[in-house]
Amino acid sequence: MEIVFATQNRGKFKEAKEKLERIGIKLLHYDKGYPEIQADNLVDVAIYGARYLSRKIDKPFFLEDAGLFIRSLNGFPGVYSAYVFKKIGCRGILRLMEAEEDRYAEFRSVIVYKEKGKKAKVFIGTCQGMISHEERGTKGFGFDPIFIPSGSDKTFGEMDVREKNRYSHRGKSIEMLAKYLRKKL
Ligand code: ITT
Repeated sequence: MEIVFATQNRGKFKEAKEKLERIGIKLLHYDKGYPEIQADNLVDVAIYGARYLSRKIDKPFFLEDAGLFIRSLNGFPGVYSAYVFKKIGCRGILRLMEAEEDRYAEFRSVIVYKEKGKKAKVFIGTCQGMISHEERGTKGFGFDPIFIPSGSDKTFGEMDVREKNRYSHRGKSIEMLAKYLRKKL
């Protein structure tokens, strides 16, 4: 079975491929992008993107919208994570959190999977954890060097793809997609 992952983020693609190829799914990469609307939740952004892409991609496809929600910052950067990462990066987040004792944060991942003529399926994965006090590790992407998932003392930046997938929001949403697809194989 071949399915397409629409993303311009190579890190995301690698993580999804690691999981889906284990169950015999060939993952193709669509990297031309799609409009991301401004909305206050990840699901609306992803559904809009899927509607747009269903006119461009013939094969079964999915896309994913993700974000980091920091409790002491009232959920910031949340739906603005990609933009905030580009503008202020991990360092900027650490600076905003300098005097903050409450380090709780969670990553969320929303996958929308779409087959021609069928209703879209939504899969949501979350990963709870803490914002570290300094950047650690050079693996992964985005906010990985400053996020320590619950149950580990490493940041995502210190984990290889397989280990990160065992904890991560994306590992969980992809696992749900994999379970759904396995039934069809
Ligand atoms: P696509 O939309 O093309 O898939 P993107 O990087 O713009 O790629 P998002 O719109 O979902 O993806 O943006 C989410 C941002 O949140 C992403 O750019 C990272 O900065 C951050 N992020 C999401 N998941 C992450 C993860 O697993 N590790 C580190 N940072 C992550």
